[in-house]
Amino acid sequence: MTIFSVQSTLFSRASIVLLSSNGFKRFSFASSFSSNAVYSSPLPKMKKRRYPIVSAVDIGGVTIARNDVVKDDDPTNNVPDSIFSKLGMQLHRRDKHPIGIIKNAIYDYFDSNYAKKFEKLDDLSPIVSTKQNFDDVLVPADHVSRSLNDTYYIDSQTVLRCHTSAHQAELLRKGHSRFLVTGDVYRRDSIDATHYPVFHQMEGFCVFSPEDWNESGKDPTLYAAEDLKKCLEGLARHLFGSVEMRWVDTYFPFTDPSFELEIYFKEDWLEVLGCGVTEQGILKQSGLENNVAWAFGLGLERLAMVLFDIPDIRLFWSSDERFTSQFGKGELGVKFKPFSKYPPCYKDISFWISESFTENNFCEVVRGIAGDLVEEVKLIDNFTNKKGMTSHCYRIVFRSMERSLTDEEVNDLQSKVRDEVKRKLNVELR
Ligand code: FA5
Ligand code: MG
Repeated sequence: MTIFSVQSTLFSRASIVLLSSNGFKRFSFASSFSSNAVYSSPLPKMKKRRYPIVSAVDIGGVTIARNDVVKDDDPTNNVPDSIFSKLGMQLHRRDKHPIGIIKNAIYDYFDSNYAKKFEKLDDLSPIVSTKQNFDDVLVPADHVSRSLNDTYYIDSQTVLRCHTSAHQAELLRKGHSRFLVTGDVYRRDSIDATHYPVFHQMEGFCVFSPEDWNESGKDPTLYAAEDLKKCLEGLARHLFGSVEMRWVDTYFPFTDPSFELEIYFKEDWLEVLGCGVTEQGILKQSGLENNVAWAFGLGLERLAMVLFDIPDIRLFWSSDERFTSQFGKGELGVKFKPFSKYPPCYKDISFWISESFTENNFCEVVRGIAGDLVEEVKLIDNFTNKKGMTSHCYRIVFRSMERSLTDEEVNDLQSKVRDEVKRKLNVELR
């Protein structure tokens, strides 16, 4: 869970933050808070309903079969078909798609400011080992991001990368020292206009040698931190011209100090990237103990939302011509014109939760049934009765980006959500 969503949602969500805090800045819980549910309870497999089952996808010329990724009988596998079907999409490699356009614009910034010294990689497979995704970047063994609640596991050793930082260590080991890695990343997460279970990141990494900082007379960490901020502020100006932004101190296991950049967008602060000065332990793995480095991870959807004025993250996945035709290769000045705003439809669902209940599991059930017709899932009421039973009430906002939904259709979706929630989540509907 990002700073942005914590700030912009109901205070009652705070109770949930402990269970579903996606993102890397959050340190592992104090043990009194740690919930077995997050780590050990077998999570239900969410079978997808609305999506046709895709039997294979192509990732940069390599064919991946559904059975290699979606394993119905493996309890450590939690990849639904809806996620598998996104694996071959590669929006970041489409020059006329907003994600591809923003990637190219960032490339231009680095090419012109750093004389093409940054290598660019955008075809690394999103299927990585837990070692790459976590261990190599010093994510502690009990960090929340490792849980089945937050990450899509193919098996106990293999995940869909949840950040492009998964490639830092292997690239350093291969001798790369300045690089940009772009790719699709996967996270079980909450549902709203700025969160989606698949999104795109660009990782930037830059190693410095003593001759770089010696001349400045500065402490190497300070030197790197200042260079990093200057680089990213320059990038923001390159993309947006003048825009209101602020730095926020944060925590990541792989950097120290660590920062996030937020941009003022639609009357709120939107977190667009995380970054920091790389932990020495990571450099040491590649014999770079006499160096310092900075790293960043950009959220490309978030940047593209600001740049093109795109109000809802689901739109990036739309194949509706009224969306796709608005963007062209290299066109940065475009502002998205909403083709129509169709009415939302609100449905509430209340239930007594069980020990193992998590909001991410609930959201996955809703997405499995409603797909991109769900706009937001919000906890609107939360109380514990005298017997110690806790009730949650969620408001589900259904809205299509492309058409008006009928009452009948929404009622049908809601009734399926109720059935599935009862069947899969071990809760008692109220
Ligand atoms: C990371 O993923 C770190 N790996 C970033 C990093 C790299 C830090 C290198 C330091 C050094 P975080 O979980 O905050 O951090 O995600 C980075 C960015 O991805 C966020 O700032 C946000 O822009 C975007 N993001 C995160 N979750 C989502 C989501 N569910 N949907 C869309 N964008 C998201
Ligand atoms: Mg973050």
